[in-house]
Amino acid sequence: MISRCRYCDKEAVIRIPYAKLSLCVDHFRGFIVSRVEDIIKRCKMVKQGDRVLLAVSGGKDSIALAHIMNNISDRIGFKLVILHIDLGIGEYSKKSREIVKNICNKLNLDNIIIDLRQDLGFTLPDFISRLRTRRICSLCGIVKRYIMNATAIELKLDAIATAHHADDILTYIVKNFVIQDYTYTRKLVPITRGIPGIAATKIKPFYEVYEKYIALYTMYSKLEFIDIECPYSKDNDLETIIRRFIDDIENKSPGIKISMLRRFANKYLQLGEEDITKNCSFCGLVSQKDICSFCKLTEKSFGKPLGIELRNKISEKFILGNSLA
Ligand code: Q46
Ligand code: ZN
Ligand code: ZN
Repeated sequence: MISRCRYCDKEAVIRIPYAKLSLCVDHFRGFIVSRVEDIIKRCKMVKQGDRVLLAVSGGKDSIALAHIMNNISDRIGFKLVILHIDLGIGEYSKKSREIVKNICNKLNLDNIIIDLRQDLGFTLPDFISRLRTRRICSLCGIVKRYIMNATAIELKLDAIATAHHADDILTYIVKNFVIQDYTYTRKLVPITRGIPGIAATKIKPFYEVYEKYIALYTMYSKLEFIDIECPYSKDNDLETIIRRFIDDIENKSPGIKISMLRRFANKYLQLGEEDITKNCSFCGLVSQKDICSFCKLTEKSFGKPLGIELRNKISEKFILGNSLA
């Protein structure tokens, strides 16, 4: 027997066990948008008049979030600005940049592109060959996080949004427990408040949205996203096992992912922020040590810390006719 949508006469295309809902395409898409809007309001992630920087790689998660945030920006009253970082990884970066440009044109979104080759004179592969490291993704993470923060600070934006979803976050939480490394555990909350002038507020609007529903949202909304993998990506066996384990529990007890995340977030949000007030002695942005990871990394690979250069480049781009002005 064909099951019907809970809210209209159309055929249901999906059953969401934890919400006990069968939904048609349109109401499913509306449901996902409402999940994002709900957490943004509940966790006071943005307020009317804010300008939010959304990092979009071109992958399905960030493309879907751009689409959804654009959808709700008028209702909440914030302005969305897209940031894309061109890492210079051959065809992968070329295609990603094209896709991000396309969605920005289609939705008429302000965007800023930081091109490592043009703006800093090196690409991620240059970095890798100089450092001869195998920890490529953690190096890439340092570069991307630094650029996001520096852009938000230079452009005086109110928050940085990233597309980490419930499955990503729970996997990191469990992984940190398994390997007994809690260094970054407290950052796995829906919002971390910034420090004026040196660290931007960071928000995760997909905190309670499951990866499989984001994939379906992208498909039903016919959104274009990058379909080739970054050549440096590789499977992390431990994370794959943890993801399967979490999915097994969810299948037996629908909604447990969300309740685990809510309990985790409540506990850590109550603990409050760690008192990190250090500034990098080279670039001035927030750092856990005297020199930030980005300045340390660039000094090691290129003989000089490039944080301040990058900050200047970003403000230059901003002044030189970016529509954000
Ligand atoms: S872009 Fe960078 Fe990813 Fe490529 S090098 Fe690794 S982290 S896999 S999301
Ligand atoms: Zn319906
Ligand atoms: Zn620095």
